Amino acid sequence: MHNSISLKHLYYCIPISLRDGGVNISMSVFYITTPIYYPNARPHIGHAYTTVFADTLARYHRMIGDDTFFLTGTDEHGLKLQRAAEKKGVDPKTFVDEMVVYYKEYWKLLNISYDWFIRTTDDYHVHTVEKMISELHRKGLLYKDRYSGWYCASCEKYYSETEYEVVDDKPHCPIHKKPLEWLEEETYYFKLSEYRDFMLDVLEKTEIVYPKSYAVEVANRLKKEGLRDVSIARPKERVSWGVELPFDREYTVYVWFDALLNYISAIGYPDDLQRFNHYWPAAHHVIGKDILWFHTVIWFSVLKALDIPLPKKVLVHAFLVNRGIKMGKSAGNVISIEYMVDRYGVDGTRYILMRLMNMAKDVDVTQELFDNVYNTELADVYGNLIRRVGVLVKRKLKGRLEPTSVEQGIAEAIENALDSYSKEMERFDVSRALGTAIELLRKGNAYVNETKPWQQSDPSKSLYTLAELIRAATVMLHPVIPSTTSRTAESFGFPITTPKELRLGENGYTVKESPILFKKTG
Ligand code: ME8
Repeated sequence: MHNSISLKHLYYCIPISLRDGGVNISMSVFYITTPIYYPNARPHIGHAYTTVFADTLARYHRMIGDDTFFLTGTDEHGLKLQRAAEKKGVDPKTFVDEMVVYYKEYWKLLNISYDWFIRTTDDYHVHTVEKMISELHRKGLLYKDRYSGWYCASCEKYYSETEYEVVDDKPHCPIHKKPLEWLEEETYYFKLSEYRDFMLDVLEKTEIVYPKSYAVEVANRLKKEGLRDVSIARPKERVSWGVELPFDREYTVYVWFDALLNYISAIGYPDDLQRFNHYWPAAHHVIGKDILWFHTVIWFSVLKALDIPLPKKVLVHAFLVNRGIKMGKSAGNVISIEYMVDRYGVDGTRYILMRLMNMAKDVDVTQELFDNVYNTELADVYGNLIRRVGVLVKRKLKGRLEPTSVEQGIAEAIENALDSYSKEMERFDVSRALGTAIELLRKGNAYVNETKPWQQSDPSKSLYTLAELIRAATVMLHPVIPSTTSRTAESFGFPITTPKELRLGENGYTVKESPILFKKTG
């Protein structure tokens, strides 16, 4: 899986005319990214929420045949990492080298099918950062001046008076609830203020930011507060851990500018434009709402300044909240990935996170909620139907189902479910897409109760109908619970096809086993 980059690289070495045997195959391209996480601590289920979501969309797009590229990685420079390393008494590179291993391990554990893992300390990325900052300098979009303001190192961000919270007369970070630091220094500014009108146009007239409510939120802030130039460098004596400014070695590049460029450096910008131009128009950035401003106002303005088109979509989701506060290390309310995997298994964890996925609203998580989703949907509905039908086919029909017609009402339900599923996935509503699969499976369980195949002398039609329903629902669940669905497909003897190619009444089944897929908790 993680080697696929080398295959793709090879592909780009082949002249276009020879690719695909010279035949013009029209294939959609899908490029999806997660934020690159700060490896100052291990990831928790908040990070998994974003990463599994991106993975689900990547798996769905691969399943329907799109040329998919899925990028994740780590954001390794800046004050936050410099301090985390200092605290441990090691140099920053040693520190991030150790920490990045955890990220890779957790993503492996959660079956994250990324195609490339970018580290901002990788040479090719540093090279892109140097080139891009020099380009902005060359274009006259940077200038040197004094900066003073309140800074949160955890966010790597300055906070204005309208943004910070005052606790005991002192400015505090609204996210981390910690006191802000006062900073005053000479820096380089990027002329962000020149992009106010451009940004308003993008936010108000395009559909790039999804859901749209987030675009409205940023647009309102721009109208209310205007747009000020942003400091894009740090004096090296304070922040030494970063990419040096090529035109002034006394400074390092601001970590957010460095980080955002990962989305283009990872696909070859600026040295491999052919590769870049292939993926970039299909770019989808998945982010949490905490980094919305950076991924709209800052990122879009930087792209505009560099004459690079904007990404296709920025998919923004809300927070997982625990005991009323956004889950996060500094809040001390983190639920670990291990805990989830121990209790619900890998696919159980992935399913719960995706079923709770909410772009617009924060989700207050509790064990009761997780248990409820897991037990009432995975165990009672999907697991139960597989077990019942598997046992019946083996007992009544010696495990073999020949193709026959599917009960009309159920055939219609399957077609409708597949159709709504695809629509929901195309509009990134993974939770509702899962809901359509579960609804269909509920119909399957009800159909077993109504038709009572165990009482029929020849239950072939009922059981075939159920096997077809299971096959369709399994395809639908596949991007979210790939190991479990593969086991179902293996046990019942069917291939996982695309939802659109799934034709009813043609596939025969040989049921090898009737597995218990999920053990109930509680
Ligand atoms: O911001 N609920 O990295 P980060 C939902 N390095 N999502 C959550 C979450 C929660 N409680 N906690 C974390 C950074 N996340 C930068 C990004 S990108 C160019 C640079 C997820 O390690 C969510 O996606 O702080 C959020 O945006 C991200 O983790 C922040 O990760």
